[in-house]
Amino acid sequence: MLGERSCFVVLEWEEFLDPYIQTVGELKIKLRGIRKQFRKQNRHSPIEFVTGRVKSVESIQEKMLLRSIKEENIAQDIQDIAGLRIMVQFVDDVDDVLDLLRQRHDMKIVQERDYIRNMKPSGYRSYHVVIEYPVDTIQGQKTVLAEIQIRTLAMNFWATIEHSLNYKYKGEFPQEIKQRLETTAKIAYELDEEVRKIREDIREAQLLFDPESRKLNDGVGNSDDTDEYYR
Ligand code: 0O2
Ligand code: 0O2
Repeated sequence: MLGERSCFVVLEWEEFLDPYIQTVGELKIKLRGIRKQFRKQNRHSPIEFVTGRVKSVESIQEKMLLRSIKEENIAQDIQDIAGLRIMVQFVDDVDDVLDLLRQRHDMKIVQERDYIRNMKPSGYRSYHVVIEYPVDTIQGQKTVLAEIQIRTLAMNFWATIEHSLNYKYKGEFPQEIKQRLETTAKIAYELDEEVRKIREDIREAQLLFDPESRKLNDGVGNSDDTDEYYR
């Protein structure tokens, strides 16, 4: 009996998460498509690479407990069940990505959180955008919320490290780790500032020696999804 009940619950979650899975899949393709278009035109792409994930059921349940969110309010109150991350090379690219997102007709920005100008006390920096995104399912159209985090490679490196340490120490960092995280956050910020000063040179060099652009010139592999971006 218990087995039947938990099986039913699992199926309910699956059904609930399906549109989010579809959303992440569609948005990954669309956002990577933007990069592809820039590359085809031999222009600097403000998007370096894109990742995405659907929040796990455990993670959703944890957030529900932590914030006393009722089941019927999950879709509205947990905005990052569908989560996309856009990594950019230069801080200025963040604004270009934002412009691109704002002019799209297939999504509507409903919230923005600028943790780049307003760094979190942890040292975390990133620009968060919450969108409404309509997905077409066999039951009709369903609009879901998705969170897009936009950050530079340096911000991403720091956030990844901090996230791992947070997992290990559950937010209670030993003093030394805390200090080193502060130092690394400062270094990540300085790295972004330094490359900002020579970004035009870097962009030019990358366009000159970009094997992808050369390949496009001889018309090879343009439509293959597997080579949509380079490190
Ligand atoms: P995941 O999937 O592990 O990344 P919240 O932080 O969720 O309580 P809010 O206002 O709902 O607050 O969302 P916010 O702060 O705009 O965005 C939350 C997400 O931003 C987090 O997701 C992280 O991905 C990221 N983030 C926010 N603060 C930090 C931080 O100090 N360090 C790191 N590494 N990432 C941060 P989750 O929920 O942690 O999920
Ligand atoms: P490749 O050619 O291996 O790089 P999917 O993206 O759907 O194929 P998945 O598992 O959902 O697969 O990937 P996710 O988590 O959305 O994104 C991971 C992708 O981000 C992988 O690309 C990684 O290579 C890429 N990635 C992660 N970190 C970096 C990084 O620091 N720099 C760059 N340029 N890419 C990174 P793929 O798709 O597996 O392709």
